Amino acid sequence: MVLIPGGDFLMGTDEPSIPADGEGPQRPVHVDSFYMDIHEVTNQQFQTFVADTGYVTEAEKFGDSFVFEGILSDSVKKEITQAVAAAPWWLPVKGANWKHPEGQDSNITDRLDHPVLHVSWNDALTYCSWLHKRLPTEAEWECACRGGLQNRLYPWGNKLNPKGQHYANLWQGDFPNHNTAEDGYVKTSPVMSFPPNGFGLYDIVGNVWEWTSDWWMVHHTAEKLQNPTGPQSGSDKVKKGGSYMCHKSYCYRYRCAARSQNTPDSSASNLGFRFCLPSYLN
Ligand SMILES: [Ca+2]
Ligand SMILES: [Ca+2]
Repeated sequence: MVLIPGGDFLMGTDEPSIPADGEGPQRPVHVDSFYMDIHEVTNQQFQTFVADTGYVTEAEKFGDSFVFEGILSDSVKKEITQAVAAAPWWLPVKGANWKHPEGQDSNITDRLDHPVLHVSWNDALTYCSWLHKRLPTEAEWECACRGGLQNRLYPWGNKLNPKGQHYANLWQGDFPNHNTAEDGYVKTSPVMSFPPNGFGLYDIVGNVWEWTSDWWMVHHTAEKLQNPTGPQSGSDKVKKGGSYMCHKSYCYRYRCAARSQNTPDSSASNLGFRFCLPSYLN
């Protein structure tokens, strides 16, 4: 883990690309120092947790989870008829879970250093408690994401690919039909495959979405807040950072100020988490 220095930072943006997501207004926020893990929780780490506790994830209990159509085998695809009307590339796949990310005919043997997938917010919370850690608040996550820079789109600056280099595992090409994988990866990448931000955090945008502890809302005060923890209740939890499926044309959410949401029992093939710890506990 690395120390994320506390202090004041500007959260959100006054130039929202997706206003409906509640990216604005830009607002001064204070967060206390805390430690954050430098990478997303990996399959290997989650495997250790399950071996120790016998934990069964929600996707395993439900018997299915959502997988991006573009990474499914033909035999799995053939068995599925149901899709999400607004996003037909998401398919509910029987037997998809953290051990079988693309359904029963897939496994994680060669992906132990990739981020764990198909973990719900509830699963992530249980993992964090087991480690005596916790999920970051949205404000902590965004402070960490910005890496000490102000008013920048991305953790490393305003240009997506400075000097032609890729700084995150995103989607290149035509979403959802053709992924050129110019950054080297069609699906998830091993954690720490791209350069870290100014705080030493890897894949803080891209690779997989990351759960935060906050409930979702889209109306924010412009007044200064101290260690905000979000609304008291809600129906969805905030996720940050975008994933390997994000492309500017469809999901321009690999910006520090961007955000999205899912219900706490949701799981998918592009959603994971990382943990943090208040600095006084380390
Ligand atoms: Ca990619
Ligand atoms: Ca990420």
